[in-house]
Amino acid sequence: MNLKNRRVLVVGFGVTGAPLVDFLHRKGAFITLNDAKNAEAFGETLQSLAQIPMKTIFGGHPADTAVYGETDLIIVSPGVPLDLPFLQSFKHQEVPLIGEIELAYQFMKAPVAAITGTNGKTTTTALTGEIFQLGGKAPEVIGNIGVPAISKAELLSSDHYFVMEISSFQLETIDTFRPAAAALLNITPDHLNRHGTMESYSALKYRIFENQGTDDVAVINADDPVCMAYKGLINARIMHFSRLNKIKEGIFTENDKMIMRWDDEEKTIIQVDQIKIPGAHNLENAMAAAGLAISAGVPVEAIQEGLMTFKGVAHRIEHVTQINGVDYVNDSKATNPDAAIKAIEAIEAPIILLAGGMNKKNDFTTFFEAFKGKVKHVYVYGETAEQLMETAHKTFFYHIDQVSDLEEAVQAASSKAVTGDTVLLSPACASWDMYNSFEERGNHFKELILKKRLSV
Ligand code: UMA
Repeated sequence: MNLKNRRVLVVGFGVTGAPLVDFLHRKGAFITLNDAKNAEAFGETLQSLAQIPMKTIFGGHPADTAVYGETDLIIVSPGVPLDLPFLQSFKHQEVPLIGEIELAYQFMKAPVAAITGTNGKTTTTALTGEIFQLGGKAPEVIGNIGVPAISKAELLSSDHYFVMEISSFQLETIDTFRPAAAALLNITPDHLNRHGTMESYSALKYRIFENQGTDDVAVINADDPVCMAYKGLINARIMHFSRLNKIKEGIFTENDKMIMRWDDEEKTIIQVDQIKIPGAHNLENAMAAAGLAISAGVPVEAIQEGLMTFKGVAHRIEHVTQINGVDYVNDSKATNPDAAIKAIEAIEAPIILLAGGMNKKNDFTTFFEAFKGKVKHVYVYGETAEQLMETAHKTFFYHIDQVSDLEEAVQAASSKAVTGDTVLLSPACASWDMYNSFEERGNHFKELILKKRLSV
């Protein structure tokens, strides 16, 4: 894509927007930058980009498109919903709109291994990155994991790999994005406040395969019926993975071994109990990462080593510390009910759970049903606290209290916990009602716990 002298409107000036502005400037574009927040929110970032001439519109998204000036291309950050009135008006004027992932892709020389799904994306992406590294691919690990693709797009030559975590938000604004290998981990309800229905959310997830051809590989969870429902739409060669059944072409488990069948070969990858990250959901993540690695020609020995050594990612069932025989676990990354269920399933000990946060219009019935006697008590807070209380009572779970915030929840949980218990922050909700990100929420939890340890 030639950006020289193109008039580009950048919408969103967060983690993605800042390197995007820098990139566009280097390519000779004329930039207009727009963000709903006021300029004061961007003091330092604006200072660091002070040498870049650009028009800025802060403090809202004016509906009148004339305010933005002549525009040839719009590039939106993933968190910006596409139904904003000014974006709709630009659409009627047929001004092209893409996301940062699409732009970055158009400048990449190295092939892409992409990962999407409702849960497990970040763990699988980090694990895939480790395995590709061990397999000599010297990858860049980018995307929704927190490293904007545009900041690394031009770094790699064709003998490396980009390993990319891709969210539904990012898939909404792709055009030609074509990963050489793409994994779909699972699809359960999430982000329905933005995507409306499960159908449109699932269809977006499937866009990861949209531009693939017969030389590409689609790695798909055969145990997830929603993932399997759209199978007919795929052009790529399909590699299924399954914890539950033998697979003709793909990866499966048998007699506690993870086995691959691919290119007329059958090989044991690893003994399942040698995989370091715990839980059934992580076995699925491990199979997906192995599948992507196989498709990229990474040797089985590197896959095995990666699975044996990878410790997991921060904020995802992360053990913080033990105080007086009570374990504290940070699972702030669980931003929907299904992710929190996976944490509850993965932890053996009796659990005291901290949950709540922003309302994404999720239903929490299955969340309470998954407790199965394991969760002793729940403390809820935030925008969803009342909904959580109501759903708990409807599902006949009464060991639940509403508190004002995470600090009070930690206080109450640690008073209640006895030796052998686990205090688990697995909120089942986004953080955005009280924090800027799930990382900030998880770090706050860890700070509260470590302060507690100092005072013991
Ligand atoms: N903004 C507006 N108008 C809006 C919404 C947002 O102007 O209507 C502005 C905000 O004021 C803010 C900026 O947009 O200044 C933020 O942009 P953003 O929300 O797209 O977030 P970034 O900081 O650019 O981070 C994004 C991803 N965030 C989201 O998709 C919400 C990060 O994923 C990602 O790591 C980063 O790009 C780099 O690729 C985070 C996430 O929560 C981890 N993702 C969701 C998830 O995993 O469930 C999808």
